[in-house]
Amino acid sequence: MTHYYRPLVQTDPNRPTDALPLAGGWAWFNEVEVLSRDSAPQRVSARQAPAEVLERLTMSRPNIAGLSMDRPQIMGILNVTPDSFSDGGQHDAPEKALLHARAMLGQGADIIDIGGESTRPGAAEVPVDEEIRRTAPVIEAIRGEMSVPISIDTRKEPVARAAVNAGGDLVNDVAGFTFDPGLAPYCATHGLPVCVMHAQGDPETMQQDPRYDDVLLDVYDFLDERVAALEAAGVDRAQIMVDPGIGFGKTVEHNLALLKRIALFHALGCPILLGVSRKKFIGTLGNAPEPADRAAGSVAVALAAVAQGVQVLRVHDVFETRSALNLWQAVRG
Ligand code: HH2
Repeated sequence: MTHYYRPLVQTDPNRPTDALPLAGGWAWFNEVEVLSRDSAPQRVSARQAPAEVLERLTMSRPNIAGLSMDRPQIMGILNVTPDSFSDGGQHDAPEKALLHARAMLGQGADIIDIGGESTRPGAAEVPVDEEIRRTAPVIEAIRGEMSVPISIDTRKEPVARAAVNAGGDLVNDVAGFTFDPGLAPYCATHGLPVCVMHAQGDPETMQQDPRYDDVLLDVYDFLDERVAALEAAGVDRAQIMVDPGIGFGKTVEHNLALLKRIALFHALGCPILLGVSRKKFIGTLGNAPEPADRAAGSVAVALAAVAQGVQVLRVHDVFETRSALNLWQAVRG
């Protein structure tokens, strides 16, 4: 029977002397919850977990694209698309995109994620040439003026190549490197850091009745397998971030099950990136039908994730997230 180990994360700055550091960062633990597909969760002392699991849970994560993983980092979203679910059409001209990148940097973004293909539920695939036409000039313009790390949100190797040639630093693939077999080898050859995300199905159909045996463990197994595949392709494990893919082939209940136990993913030994910003479940539970009204709900979930040791928050509302993080950190002492 396979066991999975979720650290029971604490963030009180008064750490007991025997506490184990979580991923070398701001949180700690001394108990774990043991999960399996066949039996009820069990809470035990962390010392009862296998040594290799403890090693992955506790070890410091190396920097990614120059960003330290021992404090929370904000990834500002820049969608240069006409049809993204919350900001479609707002930044699709290069001058507007540059203005928005500048604004997010001023508000405290640590990295900018640029996407030229909406992956909202129901979205159709964008041809490669068009995706490059949307993203590469914007990356070049930002790189010409700012030293901020830039991530390209794409499933396709030619788009990643054009982005990196224009000054991009990291590849964020919502298809978990399963869409274009050329993307992982390209990242390996160029020593690029990556984010591997879980999705069930393609954006066009993913919200039509998604099903799992056990959403948490199924997503964990998928990411475990994808991290191994990336390593086999030559990507350094230390340069891989993992993301459970909130809203990608998931119901509200699936999203909540993943968020409640998100600390499980630390057992993969990689930093966790989380994208909940303005997503539909925030509107549903937060009584905010309009995406622009979902900042407060998004920030609430982001802080809950940081309290579980999540290292990178992918957000639209950089100002609100930075402000909330500053206060969360200040009152913890
Ligand atoms: N979500 C979206 C896009 N890219 N990347 C990662 N790693 N994680 C996410 O959760 C994620 C992502 C969807 O949000 P958005 O970019 O705002 O919308 P759209 O796909 O409509 O452009």
